[in-house]
Amino acid sequence: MVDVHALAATLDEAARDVRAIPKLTARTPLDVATAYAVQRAGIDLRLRRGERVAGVKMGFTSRAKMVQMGVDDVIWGLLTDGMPAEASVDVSRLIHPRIEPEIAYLIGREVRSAAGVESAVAGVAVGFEVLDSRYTGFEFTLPDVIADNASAARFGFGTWHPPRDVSNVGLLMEIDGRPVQTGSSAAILGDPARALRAAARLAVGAGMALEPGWIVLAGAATAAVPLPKDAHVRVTGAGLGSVEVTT
Ligand code: OOG
Ligand code: MG
Repeated sequence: MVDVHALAATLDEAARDVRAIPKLTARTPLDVATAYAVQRAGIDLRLRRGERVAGVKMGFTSRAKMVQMGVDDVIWGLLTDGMPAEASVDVSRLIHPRIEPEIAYLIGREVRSAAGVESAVAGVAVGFEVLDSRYTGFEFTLPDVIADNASAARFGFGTWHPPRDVSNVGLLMEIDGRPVQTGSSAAILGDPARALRAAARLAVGAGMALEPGWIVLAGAATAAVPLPKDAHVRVTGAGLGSVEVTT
């Protein structure tokens, strides 16, 4: 029997100690269902420390990300109110952070069934996600990254816009004024709305509702890039404005 609580505690300590650990599957065979149980146990540790769930993140919804990480299945994780980046990210609290451009949805009313989730959307924005795999070398198998809450670490978003078609938003990510990634939101499952629907389906399937005020990150449209110290990052979405963060 796999001790999901012990594995969750190992990952939680790695994050808090800012110390990479060998991937769990090096010692413990994990299937996807057990990996999600470890993820959930890790979230429960955060909730016990007073954090609250703030939304859902989708992962590997673009080819660029699947190819970068060598993983070929869509995954999900949970965001908490301990993760927002505000205006800056203290990278000294992170192991080997990376940043990627995202499309963010704001949930306006409770979603208890995946059908019609789009009508519950109160806003769309350009966003970013700071990833920080708790594994050595940022290397993992699918169950490892699921157990590690899909590498979630920090996230942020720009001004909310009224719900609109975001199926082909040009995205630009700059670090210190230099373009480091460009892409289109169309890279996210052909339309980030598909990722939104998947998020609702997965959350409802796990016995949760999407709550008003929650954020859904649809997944990065491009590969992630290392997030250095003393950096200024700007992510711009055509027609959605931009969001900036410093380290
Ligand atoms: C896993 C998280 C993937 C995305 O947007 O595709 C993700 C990772 O790449 O470490 O957040
Ligand atoms: Mg992401």
